Amino acid sequence: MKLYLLKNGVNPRRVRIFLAEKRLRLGEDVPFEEFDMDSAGHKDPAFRAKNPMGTLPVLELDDGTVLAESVAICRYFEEQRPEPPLMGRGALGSATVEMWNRRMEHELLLPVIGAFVHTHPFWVGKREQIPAYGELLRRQVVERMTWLDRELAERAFVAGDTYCIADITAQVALLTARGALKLPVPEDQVNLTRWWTAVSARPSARA
Ligand SMILES: N[C@@H](CCC(=O)N[C@@H](CS)C(=O)NCC(=O)O)C(=O)O
Repeated sequence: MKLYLLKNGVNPRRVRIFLAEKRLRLGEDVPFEEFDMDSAGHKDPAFRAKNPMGTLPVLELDDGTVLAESVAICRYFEEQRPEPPLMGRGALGSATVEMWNRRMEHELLLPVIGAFVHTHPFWVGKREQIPAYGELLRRQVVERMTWLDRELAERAFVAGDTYCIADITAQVALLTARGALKLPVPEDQVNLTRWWTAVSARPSARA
């Protein structure tokens, strides 16, 4: 197999953290190649033959099968290496993790990425930018942090008492919010701050 990643890519980072939590080492256990935005090898015809979207991460299996969605790649490794469970166990456990992971994607990660793409100088000339739309998404990110802070008053992690893929999605979203949008977790959001400190202290946070 081979895992294709993008340097500093938000979604590839989700898979990196997931693998680290599974104690799967990039290179040793999972061969990989990393593209970068400048040389843009992921836009070449050879790579587009694997994933016509030209996006990363992509996992290519030994028989040539390609998985080109972060969560699908995580699911593959979850089934291959069930411990520790990161996608829930049983009907209710899995459904709860799925609900929270989708919420973290739709309510937090996508607005963060959208605000980044539509407002940041890095994307000038690379993407069409609509700054007003970016500002709207930025306000949404601020609101969603407040929402998540209230949710985290009820439990240790996003979907329950244990760390899971929904935490990883929220973690990369808030890392990007802090770095690219200059929107760190507000100090007065004590529940979100407590969670942020806990997830950032995990060894996988450096993956
Ligand atoms: N839904 C996809 C999104 C993948 C995606 O948009 N990846 C970005 C990096 S975060 C990418 O490859 N961008 C490359 C580019 O736009 O050239 C997933 O999660 O796998």
